[in-house]
Amino acid sequence: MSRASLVERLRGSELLLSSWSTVPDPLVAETLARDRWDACTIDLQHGMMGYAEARAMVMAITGVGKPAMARLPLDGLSMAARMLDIGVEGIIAPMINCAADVAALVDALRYPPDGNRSWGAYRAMAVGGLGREAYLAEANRRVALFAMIETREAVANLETIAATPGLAGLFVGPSDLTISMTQGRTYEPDGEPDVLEAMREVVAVAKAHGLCPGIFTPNAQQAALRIAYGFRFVTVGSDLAFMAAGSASALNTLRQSN
Ligand code: 3PY
Ligand code: MG
Repeated sequence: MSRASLVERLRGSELLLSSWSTVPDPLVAETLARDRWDACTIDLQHGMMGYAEARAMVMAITGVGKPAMARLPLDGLSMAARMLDIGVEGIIAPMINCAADVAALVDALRYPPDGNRSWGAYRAMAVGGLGREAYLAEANRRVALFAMIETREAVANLETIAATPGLAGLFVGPSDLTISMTQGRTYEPDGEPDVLEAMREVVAVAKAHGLCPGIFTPNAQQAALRIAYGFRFVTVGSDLAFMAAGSASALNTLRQSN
């Protein structure tokens, strides 16, 4: 693989922007991958794809040379291993609440001696241009694991989560974090000073532990706000949101003038 790996770039200081795919279609995923995103994430938690569609989407993304990432469904460790086997470079695990949750993630996705991942990464080897021995030697280093911080409990356990070996970054789920911290009053973080403070704490703790601070954002405006907090891996909008915004914008122009 000639380009710097995702995990290397996450360790640096640059800002990385990722698309967010929810539509179960490889052509849509490929269209995003052809744009200037640094990585392309498939959402297997709230997106509408199953394994077969996700596989086609990963092939479309990696086919244009972009790093593919997957946000897991809840209890998604076996799906995560299958995603790594087909060449996904980054995993975003939802609802990580404590160090034991991180340890289970790392155990499932790293080969011994760091974990107990099972062998069978045939497409990943082809995508990475690596033989079997080289893949085995490099896989643990190449896989980027993000723990999602999206509950009050996770914020309370930030230090021990960040200190657990094996993570590349912490990734805030702003809606669930807000719902958890406001006891279900709202999902909207702006206007909730405690939630915004918790986001800043995630940035500080991640940096102190040499991890990349990441966050989901629903649009470019919120992405800019979070980047100003110091987040360095930022997913922006989604395929569906971009389609709806483009459609609304065209109709706004035409309906106003007719
Ligand atoms: C959240 O905001 O809770 C997320 O998980 C983003 O999809
Ligand atoms: Mg969430």
